[in-house]
Amino acid sequence: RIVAAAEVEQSYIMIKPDGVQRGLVGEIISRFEKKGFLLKGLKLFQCSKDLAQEHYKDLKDKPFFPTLIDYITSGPVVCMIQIFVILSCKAWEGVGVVASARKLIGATNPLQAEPGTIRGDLAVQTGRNVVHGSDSPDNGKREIALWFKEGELCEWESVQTPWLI
Ligand code: RTP
Repeated sequence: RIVAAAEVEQSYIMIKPDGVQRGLVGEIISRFEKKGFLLKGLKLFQCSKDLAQEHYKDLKDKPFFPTLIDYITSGPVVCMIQIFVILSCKAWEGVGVVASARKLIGATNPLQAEPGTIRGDLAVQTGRNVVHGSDSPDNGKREIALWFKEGELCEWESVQTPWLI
């Protein structure tokens, strides 16, 4: 029942070093599992400064950029690819994993993030906001190519899929 790859939107989700250090890995992965997204890649990874700088290159002129790079490289992160099968049914058109994951994650500043979101429930500080999610389908593709090698991705079908869609 999984549709052709071209119809599948993908988001790069990353549990930041504070999420790993605080023992929130299971809790955060669980939020995406419960939503019904399909996990297509998963690894614990210590990233280099070069990779962190490339990932956040759009923010390189921001005053907080050096602090952000120090934060992201301060310990291992958990890299994930979450996908959602887009249905041909009209009701679901335009509803993709990228925007939906951003809603689950909540606002950048955890004090402004709604309760019920990951940042709203689990974090207090913008500079320690526990998780990252791609902000557009194009950036999802870019980030997945940056953080994962081809052999690290799994093609599989969840037995839950027929009950979700
Ligand atoms: P992310 O890319 O990590 O998912 O976060 P985002 O889209 O919600 O926020 P963005 O504006 O892209 O910022 C990326 C990350 O930089 C840190 N930040 N610090 N000190 C500050 O004012 C500040 N602003 C942003 C946060 O860790 C934010 O998630």
